[in-house]
Amino acid sequence: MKLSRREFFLVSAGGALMAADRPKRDMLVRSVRPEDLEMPLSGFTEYITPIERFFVRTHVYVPAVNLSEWRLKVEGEVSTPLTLTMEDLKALPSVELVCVLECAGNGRGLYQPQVPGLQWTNGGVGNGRWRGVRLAELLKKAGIKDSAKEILFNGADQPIGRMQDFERTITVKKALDPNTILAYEMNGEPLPVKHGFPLRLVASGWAGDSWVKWLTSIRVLDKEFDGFWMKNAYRHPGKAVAPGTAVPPEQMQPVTSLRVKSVIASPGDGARTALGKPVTIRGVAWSGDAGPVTAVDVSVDGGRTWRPARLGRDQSQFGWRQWELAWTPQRDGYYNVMARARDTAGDTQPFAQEWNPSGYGWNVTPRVGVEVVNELSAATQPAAPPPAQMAQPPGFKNACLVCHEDDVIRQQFLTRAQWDREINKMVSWGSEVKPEDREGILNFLVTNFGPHLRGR
Ligand SMILES: Nc1nc2c(c(=O)[nH]1)N[C@H]1C(S)=C(S)[C@@H](COP(=O)(O)O)O[C@H]1N2
Ligand SMILES: [Mo]
Repeated sequence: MKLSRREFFLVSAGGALMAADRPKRDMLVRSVRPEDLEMPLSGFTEYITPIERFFVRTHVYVPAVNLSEWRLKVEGEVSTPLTLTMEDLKALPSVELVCVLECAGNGRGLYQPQVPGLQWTNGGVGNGRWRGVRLAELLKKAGIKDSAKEILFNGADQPIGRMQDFERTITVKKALDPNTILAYEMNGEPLPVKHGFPLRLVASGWAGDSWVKWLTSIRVLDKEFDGFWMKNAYRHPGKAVAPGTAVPPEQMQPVTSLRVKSVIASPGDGARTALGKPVTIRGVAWSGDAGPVTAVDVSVDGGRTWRPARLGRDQSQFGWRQWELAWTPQRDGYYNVMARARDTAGDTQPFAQEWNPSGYGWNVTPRVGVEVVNELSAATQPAAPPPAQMAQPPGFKNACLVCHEDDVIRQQFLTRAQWDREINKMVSWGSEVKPEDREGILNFLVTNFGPHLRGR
């Protein structure tokens, strides 16, 4: 098949038109199946993240949606329930906004002690240009009642095994915010399949878990929703807790707004540069409901002194802001380069990351080490010997590799207690662990993927 230049092209499946995506480019693969892709650091040099480099987070397999059969329902606590086609939606006034989409767990892989889950480093985030209709417009059209407490979003994706369906709520206040939209376009193209074709929620300023993809249903509820993805997942203690503390979900609150954050795109950590040669330190910074970034300060001496970076011209309420600072090192040595953003509300990035049990909201002041040398030489590092590995135990494949590959396991380095809880979670989601195999699987996980092996 010949691919058009556009992200989206139509393929005929049994005569019905369905969408397919152009391939992604240079991504860090966190999981091949279901697919989770991270944008590498080089992506932070662009204002709008191209679709080929936009991160992907899917809890389950991507659903194939047939646009001719697709409908959006607006139901629940409304006076006039709606069933809409894409044509109906496109006939409504549209708005476009530039907005950061960041996974709540972005940066999880940087927490110490480690927490279970996909080990994102920096690139579980992108800055997109989204077009669609205001959610408030639809809710008013449907006659949202005073009894409304929360709005529930569901997509066409189906759970795997005994997982619960991925359904999420947002508050009525957020739903009626003019910056909350239902998007059918991304970067000027129809929404790509991996990003929620044909329609997704854009909850500007809030973490990605609220941005439900492949939308089919919007339900106005008169009480708090109690599904797994609201009551167990995506919860934060709302304060720092001692590293390693297990906090019961009911003592935590749903993840909502992003917090002020910056990323250093270049130089990369461990870069070597020649004395007297100018270096541009650059990156991006963003915030959430607190409003756009107003300043980014840069230090090349580990935080002793700071200089303001120059902010890029492109800006929007919820998009990221590019920044850069020219630096010419005057002495050889090792430099700790740091960046610290401030938002409209005056919030700044912490110097020490508050720990939380699921590794959400990573936003500590980033640091990269740069070695300035008198003359660049091609020094090579000796390769580390491969670590000893315990062989796969009986039952491992059937218990662990039916719904996903081993890549998601290999990136996590957890304690025995954490692996034990992961096995319990997987069993509750339908994984078949024979009682006689359980101990062997647990030993295998701890031996090969224990906390002491991190960074090997
Ligand atoms: N229906 C559905 N919507 C979803 C998800 C999902 O698994 N299913 N993942 C969510 C999460 S956790 C994130 S971070 C974003 C990721 O969006 P992206 O893949 O377009 O980057 O989608 C959100 N919406
Ligand atoms: Mo996410």
